[in-house]
Amino acid sequence: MSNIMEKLELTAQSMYCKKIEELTPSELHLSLGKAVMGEIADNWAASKAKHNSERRAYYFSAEFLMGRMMYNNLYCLGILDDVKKMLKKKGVDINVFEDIDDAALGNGGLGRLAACYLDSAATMEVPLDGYGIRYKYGLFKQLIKDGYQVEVADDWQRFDDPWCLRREDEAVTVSFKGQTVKAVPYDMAVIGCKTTNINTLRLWQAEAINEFDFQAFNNTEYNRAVQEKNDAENITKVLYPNDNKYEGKVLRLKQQYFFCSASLQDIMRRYKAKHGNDFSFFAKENAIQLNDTHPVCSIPELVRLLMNEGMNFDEAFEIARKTCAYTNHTVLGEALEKWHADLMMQVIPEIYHIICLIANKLQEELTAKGISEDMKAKMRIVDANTVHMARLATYAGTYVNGVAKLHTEILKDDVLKEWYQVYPERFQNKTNGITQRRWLGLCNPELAALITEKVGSDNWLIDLSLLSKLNDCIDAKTITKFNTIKKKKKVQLAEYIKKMDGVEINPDSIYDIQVKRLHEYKRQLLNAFSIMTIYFRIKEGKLPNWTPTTFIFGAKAAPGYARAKAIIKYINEIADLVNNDPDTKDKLKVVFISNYNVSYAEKIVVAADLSEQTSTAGLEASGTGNMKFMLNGALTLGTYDGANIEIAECAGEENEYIFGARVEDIERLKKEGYDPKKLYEANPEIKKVVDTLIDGTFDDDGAQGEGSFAELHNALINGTSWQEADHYFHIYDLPLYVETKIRANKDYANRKEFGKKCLINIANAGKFSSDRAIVEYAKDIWHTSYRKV
Ligand code: 9GP
Repeated sequence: MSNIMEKLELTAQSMYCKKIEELTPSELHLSLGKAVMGEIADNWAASKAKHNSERRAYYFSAEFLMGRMMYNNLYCLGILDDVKKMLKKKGVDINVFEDIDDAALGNGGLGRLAACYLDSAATMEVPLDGYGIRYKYGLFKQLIKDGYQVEVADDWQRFDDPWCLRREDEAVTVSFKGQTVKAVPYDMAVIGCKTTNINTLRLWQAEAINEFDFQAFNNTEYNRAVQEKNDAENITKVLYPNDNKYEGKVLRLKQQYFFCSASLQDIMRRYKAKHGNDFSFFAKENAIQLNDTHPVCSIPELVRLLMNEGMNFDEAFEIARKTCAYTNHTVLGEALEKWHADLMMQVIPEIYHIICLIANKLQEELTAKGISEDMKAKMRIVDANTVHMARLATYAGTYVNGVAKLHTEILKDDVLKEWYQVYPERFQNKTNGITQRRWLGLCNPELAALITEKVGSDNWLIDLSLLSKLNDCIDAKTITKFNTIKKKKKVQLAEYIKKMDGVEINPDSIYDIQVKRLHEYKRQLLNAFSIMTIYFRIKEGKLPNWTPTTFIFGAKAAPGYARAKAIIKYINEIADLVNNDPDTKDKLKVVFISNYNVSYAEKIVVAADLSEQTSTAGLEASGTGNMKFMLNGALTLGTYDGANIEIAECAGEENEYIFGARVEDIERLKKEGYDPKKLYEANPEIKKVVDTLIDGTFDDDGAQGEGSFAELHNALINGTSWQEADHYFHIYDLPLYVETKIRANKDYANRKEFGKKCLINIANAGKFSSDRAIVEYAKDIWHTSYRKV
């Protein structure tokens, strides 16, 4: 990498006729990116050739939330510091890249997990390449106006993108009923750390086969002249902004089929170049991981493509089944995809036909196994004009896995119960993970240096289990060093929040942070209620020893999710109240940061003291934010849910703040008949807090009891025609949550003891590396090679 600056100089000259120091930030970004791509070209080609010579795996995902690439790529190449110094010599601050947009081609957990897995596979030398969609507009940018969320389109490619190479020569066509489009691949290099291995993320962009209709143009039909172009480009125009909610729209189905078909054609092309028309090696050489149900039409599409090669249905199905495996990421009914059969027939009739063949095959197989009619009915892939994608994936794949221990148990006992009874050998657990390169090395160099000093080398970068060595050196001096680093990160975050959101916060206060997508099941509203409870208690003089606390929220709501948007407004109203009340303004501060994204997260997770993970037990499949916070020494204030349970297992429950109903409690409450209204009426403190939604304390635009806050109140206390009252058990969990929060606040005053807990968390975070997770996938599901560290 020694001549990277020379390459940069040449690139700057040839692209812009400028010297390095004359480039604008986006020009520098493009030039340096191109220079880096030139530098890694040989290693990339060698890795591709190696992958092609062995059994390999593909990660099919509609989302890859990659974040900002520049710093991460330089970091993984081990040249970040050198480049920083060399740029400085030219008078350029490397922080200019802070102005470059994130590649936000994902909504949240699932998309970020896909990005961490690519990163880990590259580092762990797993021959895994990603396939996805090159959305023109990624996840919307969020502005907060008058406390409300406002969405703005994310035009992330407007200054071009140096990390993707367009591969026009490998374009394929994809056909829908009445429409055929071109799928053009863009390849992104995924750079491993302490290895020469480089993997590939191939993203498909939809384009028209005929861009312009001159006939129509000559007839002055200008719209029709570009109609084919627009119709094609619309397919990959925008990422659907829903997290944990399925949207049964034609365009969404087109997106899914588009990238599945293009990716499979690509794999087939490569395969045929090796083996011609002999498909007997296909499943031996290729494994495809389906990231949630979004890519599940890959199964019938692979069957279709193989049948086009002359195979019969049964042979083709056997190959597809041996090739594919499915990861489930949610138990929420509204997120499990169920396509209307009519819609499928309208868009991809051939695929629908093959799904029906698969569905019939399943019923025959179940009959042969002697399964009862009742159970067979519950397992139907096509039922009442609806295609159940999770069922299709479970049947037509080798494995199905959940993403945390509890979640996998829930799949087995509940969501996919019948399937587990018939095919128990297919079920696996693969607890999620995060990459320590981005989420510690890059975002917290100060803590990384301390860890390197204590562990004796920086090998934790490729083997996070080495963190356990820290357990032996948690002494007073190390705790002080840790606390000093945390303080520095808190100061940095305060400066950043001031710059981005114009709010001043006190770095000496506790940072209690909840950042994630806004969803009722994640219960940001519970956090808001707890703050209001504490606010009233402080005003009544009931919390004399309260340590000042800054509550930081960051969350995007799906644009069509009215309740989530109401909760954002409610939090902002609380901020207005407590931040300006003379009785509380020095003790409580509430900040809703705008446009929470990967880059903001990098600054937030490092500065947190408390990590809020408050989902209703059983509903957060895993969570990965919880792991990022833990790795940076924040203590989890959370429920017995998802990976929180494993975090507490690893670090010891005494080193976290775990509270509230467990899955068993929720089940019991449901059976007994949970009555939130009774609890609310019996507890004046709860009533006072919940009633701030309707008693005029806050303003949701002068709606006076008729607006979105009143709707929230009604949903909690009375329920609606479609949902029972307090569906997510806020009122049940509120009292214990408040007490746990107050206990954490008290504990924080003992800085040594609290710091010790933080270090114990870091020392026991090794399990949560995505390197561990990806090697488990490689060993247990894909049966590919991997690096032995
Ligand atoms: O909600 C889950 C989250 O708990 C999990 O950590 C993440 C990655 O496995 O997936 C999320 N699910 C989705 O985004 C949609 O199913």
